[in-house]
Amino acid sequence: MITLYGSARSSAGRCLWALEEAGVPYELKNVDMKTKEHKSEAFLKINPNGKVPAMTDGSLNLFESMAINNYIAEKYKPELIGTTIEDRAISSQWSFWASSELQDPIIQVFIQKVFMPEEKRSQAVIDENLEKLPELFNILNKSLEGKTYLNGKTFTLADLNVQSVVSIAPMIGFDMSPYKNVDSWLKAISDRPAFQKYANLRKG
Ligand SMILES: N[C@@H](CCC(=O)N[C@@H](CS)C(=O)NCC(=O)O)C(=O)O
Repeated sequence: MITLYGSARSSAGRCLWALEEAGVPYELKNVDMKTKEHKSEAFLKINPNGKVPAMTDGSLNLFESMAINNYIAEKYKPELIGTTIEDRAISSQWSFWASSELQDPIIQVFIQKVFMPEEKRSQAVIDENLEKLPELFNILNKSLEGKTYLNGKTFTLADLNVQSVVSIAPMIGFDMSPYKNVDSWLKAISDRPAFQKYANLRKG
């Protein structure tokens, strides 16, 4: 049985969503950040980085949310990565893009706006990172031209992993209205029963 460590509102959320898409039974264990449970000896044995998510499945311990998602799909629902080698490559491409290009500027702004006490907040960090977003959103928007999903055919981890980062943008006040294809894509994704289950878990 899979155990996923973390909460729906953390980076573990995207793994929870992948588990729902795969339809695999799992146990969700909250890790109490307030008591620093994520830095405890017991948790560090599962994830030496002291971060959520982490996952166990039998004898396997795994960290990194997108690697966890790949594992879930590979083992329990391979078509979630794609049915052809080309589609699988597209899934990897967008997942890497989400984590290496899009996530950092969005998270930098999120940290400043949501976690940083006002007196320590850096407007320079906010501005510098917000400036990077229009180009990235234009790339995504153009790539979605005439498509429901990123590979042009079916919903895959490409959509799931990219959406899990894009969904943070409204929380930092980024204006998404110029990106019409992104908006249609978000609507198509939000109709998915697995997404709705995950979204409800996020609401708490
Ligand atoms: N690249 C990691 C990032 C994980 C991450 O940063 N998790 C945050 C919560 S969203 C965390 O556990 N932070 C605690 C800390 O850094 O001490 C992944 O995608 O799994």
